[in-house]
Amino acid sequence: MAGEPQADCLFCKIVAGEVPATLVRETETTVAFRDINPQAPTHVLVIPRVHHRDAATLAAAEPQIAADMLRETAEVAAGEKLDSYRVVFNTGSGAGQTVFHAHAHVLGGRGLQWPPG
Ligand code: DGP
Repeated sequence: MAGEPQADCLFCKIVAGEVPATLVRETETTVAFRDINPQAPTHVLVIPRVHHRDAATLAAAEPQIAADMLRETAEVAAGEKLDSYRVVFNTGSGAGQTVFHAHAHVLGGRGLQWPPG
């Protein structure tokens, strides 16, 4: 069921503490941790504790938690002392999504090109 933890979901396991991660921040509704394969000097993932397959599904089902996630991206950026940074929601495999639990990438600490690939 949407929102319920999924036994085969890596990020649900990180939320549950069953898979280790380098935590950056936690709130009642979100967890932020360092990406295992960083694409920038700062690369933090912000995820909701509840399971939804992507950010669009989360926003439709639980808009307050989607808003919490967005606020947390700003808190992460402030905590990492990033003046400029990028927030990315890869949505769908064609856009590069590989983990189907909603997440925001917070990337910074180097110059970022536009448009992205
Ligand atoms: P995406 O490609 O947008 O679905 O991003 C998934 C990200 O998750 C990707 O940048 C790598 C990261 N990732 C995958 N497995 C792990 C893991 O076990 N631990 C951590 N910290 N990050 C992971």
